[in-house]
Amino acid sequence: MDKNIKQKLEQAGQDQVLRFWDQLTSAEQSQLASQLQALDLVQIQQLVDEYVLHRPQLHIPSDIKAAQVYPYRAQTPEHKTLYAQAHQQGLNLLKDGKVGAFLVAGGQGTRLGYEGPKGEYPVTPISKKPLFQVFAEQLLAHSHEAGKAIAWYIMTSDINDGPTRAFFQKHNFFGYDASAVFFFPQGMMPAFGLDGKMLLASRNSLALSPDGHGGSLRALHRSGALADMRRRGIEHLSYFQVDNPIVHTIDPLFLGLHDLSGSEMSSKTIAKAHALEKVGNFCVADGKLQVIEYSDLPEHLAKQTNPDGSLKFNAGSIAIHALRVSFVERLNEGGQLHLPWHRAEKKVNYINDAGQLVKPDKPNAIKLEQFVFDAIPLAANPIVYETDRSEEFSPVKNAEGVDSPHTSRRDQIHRHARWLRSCGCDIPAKGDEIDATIEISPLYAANETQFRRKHTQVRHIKPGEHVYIE
Ligand code: UD2
Repeated sequence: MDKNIKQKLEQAGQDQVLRFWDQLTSAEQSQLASQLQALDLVQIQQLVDEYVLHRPQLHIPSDIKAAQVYPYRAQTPEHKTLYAQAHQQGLNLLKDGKVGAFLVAGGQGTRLGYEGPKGEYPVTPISKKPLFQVFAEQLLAHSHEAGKAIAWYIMTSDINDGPTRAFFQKHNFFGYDASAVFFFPQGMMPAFGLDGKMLLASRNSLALSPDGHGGSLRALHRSGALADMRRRGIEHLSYFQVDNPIVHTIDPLFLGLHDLSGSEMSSKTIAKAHALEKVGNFCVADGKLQVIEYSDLPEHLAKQTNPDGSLKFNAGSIAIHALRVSFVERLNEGGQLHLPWHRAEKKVNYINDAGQLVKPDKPNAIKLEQFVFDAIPLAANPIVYETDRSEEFSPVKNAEGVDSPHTSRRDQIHRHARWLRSCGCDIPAKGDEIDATIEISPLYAANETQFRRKHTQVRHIKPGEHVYIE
């Protein structure tokens, strides 16, 4: 064992992770040593004091206001002019190769109950394309329109990096230019026992998990992705999560609005389904735009209404952002990413002093994560732009019920039915449900504007019919 690490572990009061050291083979010793080397043990000690041994006091700002939001459809002449300019600006940025796509796919997908990387999960109604393919094909359509391949940054984590790369290789990158794709793993954090001690998952391995989507902002720097962006002349990132098959991976209007307003970090919002929906809320608090998680927004505020009965805090966060590359560089200055950590009590399997595996039946550990939206209050001129839930948000998070493969399939069909209807096609319906299975390949059209330009010949769909447009 490197003397230096041993000493740092002792200083941090964490040398219990070496208790099986002498019984390990040299390969096992190097595995544990490399996990320890990747950790900043001085920072770990501070985090244990601040977040594990003590429960940080939740700071609820006294003056929370609703955030100003750019509406989905421009209503006023000023907005109409601005949106037309923004759309053109977004297209220009894409033509000039100044936009990169950024997919965060390092999470564990535990709730969905799928073993492999979540992006492998088949989601589309007819062709059963996996999430990764849906994004690749959308980006291909936008690259085609821009006249050049959009560079695509994909964040994985140690739990799925190898399988994710292998999946892309196996499928020939779904037709995407492999030289435009940059994979990189995010950082990992150890789970701590309630006594602040790092847990072992086995004799030669820490109980590690990804450090949260906020960790993406550090991983962009450490992996060399930011340097790659500089080489390619990329100025903005279009950020999206792996779980939402109807996300617009690239939205020229949103990107243009972000750029024209000089925003360092912009976000999309949707009107909440109800006051207590489990999404973050865009608010202005302590004079700064920020996202307050649903669990942290006092219920009386969440339920407050305007004189017309609408919710006062109605701007839900759907984890779609635009980020300036220079902002991410600034956040990493000095080698530390200054975002807060969030503490969660979880059940984590570990091995005890006798070397036996323990599977707890109640939370026994603290996990720490950083959240990407905590960067918003640090950004200059951040903006929020509204989008339509049925057009852009239907994630696959749970095996059943809300936000499941079933609801997402239904929402994909509804969206594509709407695009077809807008071109004059008759769509059969039974009550609120579409009585047909419809899928439009992103290679045919990645959004309604591209779809209308294609002048589809589909004019009538029969009840129960399966229609795949590619
Ligand atoms: C997140 C937001 C929620 C809402 C919702 C929209 C938080 C705390 N809440 O909820 O307000 O916007 O998304 O869908 O973020 N990921 C990583 N690495 C990690 C952790 C997550 O890449 O270490 C990725 C993950 O692969 C997925 C995304 O981040 O693409 C969302 O993660 P989640 O499922 O933990 O977020 P969720 O659904 O609790």
